[in-house]
Amino acid sequence: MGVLVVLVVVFVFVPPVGGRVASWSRPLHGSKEIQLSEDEASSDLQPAVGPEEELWSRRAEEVKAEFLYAYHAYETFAFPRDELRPLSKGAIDNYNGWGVSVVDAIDTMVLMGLKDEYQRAVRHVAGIELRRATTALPFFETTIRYLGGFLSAYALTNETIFITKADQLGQELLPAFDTASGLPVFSVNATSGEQANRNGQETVLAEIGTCQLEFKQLAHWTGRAEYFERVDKLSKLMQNTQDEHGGLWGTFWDTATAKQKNDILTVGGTADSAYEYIIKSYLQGAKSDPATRDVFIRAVNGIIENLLYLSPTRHLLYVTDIPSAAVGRPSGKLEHLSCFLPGMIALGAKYLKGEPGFDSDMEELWSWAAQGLGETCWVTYADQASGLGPDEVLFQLWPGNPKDGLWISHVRDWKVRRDGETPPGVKGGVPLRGASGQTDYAMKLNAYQLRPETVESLFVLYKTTGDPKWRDRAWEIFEAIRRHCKVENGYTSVYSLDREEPFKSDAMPSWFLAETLKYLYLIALPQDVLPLDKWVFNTEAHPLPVIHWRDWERERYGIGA
Ligand code: DMJ
Repeated sequence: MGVLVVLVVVFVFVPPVGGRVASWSRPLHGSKEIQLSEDEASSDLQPAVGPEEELWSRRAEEVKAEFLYAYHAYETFAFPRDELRPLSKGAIDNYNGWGVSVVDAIDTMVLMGLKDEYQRAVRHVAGIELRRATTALPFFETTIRYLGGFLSAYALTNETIFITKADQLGQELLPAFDTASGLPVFSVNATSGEQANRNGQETVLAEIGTCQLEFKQLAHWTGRAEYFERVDKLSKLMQNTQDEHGGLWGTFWDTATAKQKNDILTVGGTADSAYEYIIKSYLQGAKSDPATRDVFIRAVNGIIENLLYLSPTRHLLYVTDIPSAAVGRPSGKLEHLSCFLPGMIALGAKYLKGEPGFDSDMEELWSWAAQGLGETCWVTYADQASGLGPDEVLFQLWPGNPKDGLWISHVRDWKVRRDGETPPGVKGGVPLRGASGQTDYAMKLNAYQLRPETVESLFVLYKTTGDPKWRDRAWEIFEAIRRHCKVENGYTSVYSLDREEPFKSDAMPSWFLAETLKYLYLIALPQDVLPLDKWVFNTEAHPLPVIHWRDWERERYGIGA
């Protein structure tokens, strides 16, 4: 077979979607055939068959219809500003005012085959003026939303404008790394290069660890070594400091000295995607850098040893924080933001299988952890009368010594007892569905902000295990979102989730279009259009293709050395 394969057959079986992601974008350039490189082509493309898959095809169409509803409301009331305020029919500029909802949503439009919306979006992107003297660009948010959005749009469509904009933006963001340590600052002025920081010299772990995918992709496509070198330095720094807290890192860092400023251990806000990007960097680089794999294995084992707890009555498995590693006492808080974790561990369990340092016992333990954590993230939705999951809950701690709730200790005890097929916490709890009863947690932030993390994990769990329960649960969540968050002019965040009818706030964050609806669509789609061994999703759900580094790149960057 040659370098290119023609996948016209997919078009025939999946007309609403166009099969492979590139399949409808190529005709935009006048091509009649669908051509993908062998690397891009999925080995498991199958036509949709049977009533079950017909049902899921229809469901995918329903998700698409809601995307259109939400996006058209944004276009009507908020374009070209950043985000829609659906109740007040207004707009808000939270992210540079370049129309973040457009850029964040482009790849979702491509995947859904929405040509008209896409054409309008490209026109908007072409007109974005990236150099704005008065704007301080927040490094993390600009990277994950705009840079990630441009890069994935380029990956899916080959439109030159996207890589041009990505490169321009990369140049604007580079001054963020100009610190004594090389750690990026919180924000940088696009024109003057002037930096702003948190509390003088602080940056957070998520800012340090959430730029590797985007800047490495940019280095590969532009040939500019500086993109690679700036972010690779950060990965090496994380690698060299992994001993300080048992495989984990503190949340605040000093940009002058590159020292950790605290020993707060968490995978929630301020840390989350720094962990997520380790395995994704390894997969993005086609597994060419074993050191990154080893860092990830240590990090997940550190999470399992320190942060996973069982609730006292229902034995729900959850991930929480240690406000001080020196003290070691868990807080009991579970954040919605942390619900990316089951997907991250499931991804590792699947794609590290058989690799050095990852034996079958570890694979089993990680699979249990991923399953139990996924169950809990889901049950915090299924417990509520609204069917929507809270932004933060506070679990009751284990009676007596809170550390007795540490999941890994219960797993070790279970291995001696062997009562039941799996250790406590893995099977999950029975959902209360609005009935009163023992939850084991209190609401801390009783709001659903259209966030993606739980459906993201359900998507990865479904793709990596094939268990249909994850897909069914994603559909339940979609229905709850449609029931409670849909308003006259778009979709909105809601609060008081334990009510049959939650109250509405006035916000439609761009991640709803970029992530939540994309994952809900992809999990319903009968075809695996973005197989997880060929694509990695950045933390804003922008898919980037696996990179096969060229010889000169390996040599120049020391990849795998
Ligand atoms: C998104 O912007 C990204 O997923 C980020 O990593 C975390 N927060 C939001 C969604 O909740």
